[in-house]
Amino acid sequence: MPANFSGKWILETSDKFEDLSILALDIDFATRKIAISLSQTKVVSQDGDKFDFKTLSTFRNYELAFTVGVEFDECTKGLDNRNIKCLVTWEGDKLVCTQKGEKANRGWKHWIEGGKLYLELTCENVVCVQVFKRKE
Ligand code: VL7
Repeated sequence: MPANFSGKWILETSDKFEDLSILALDIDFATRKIAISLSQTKVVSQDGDKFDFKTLSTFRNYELAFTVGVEFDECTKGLDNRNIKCLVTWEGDKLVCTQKGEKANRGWKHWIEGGKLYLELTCENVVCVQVFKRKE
């Protein structure tokens, strides 16, 4: 039985986020400095295999809706502004997204461990891990 990610989650720790932004995603200096200082909130709605992820901050918001097993096109508008082809699948209780496009080895994984929401963002040889705790 797949995990339930629904709810509001607030960013607690973010490892290698700047490496991901600069080394892998080519985000400019000024944007990157703002991005690393942000408090991010994930608002997740899950209905079976249908998901809506909102990543919220005081600087920019990003929304992504998808169905597990159904390929879709994503434009990472306001992030690195690239067009990618995505597929999200379950690997056990992990939600795994592969993002095909200009950048090699790109994707993310979400899972819940010890009551916390984990997000691993990968691009090329950089792996960034964010941990979120439930917001009351
Ligand atoms: C979303 C950012 C660095 C650009 C702005 C930072 C604004 C708030 O794709 C993501 O999440 C998935 C899984 O939860 C669902 O869409 C990650 C943030 C990644 C990477 C790029 C910095 C500019 C942050 C939106």
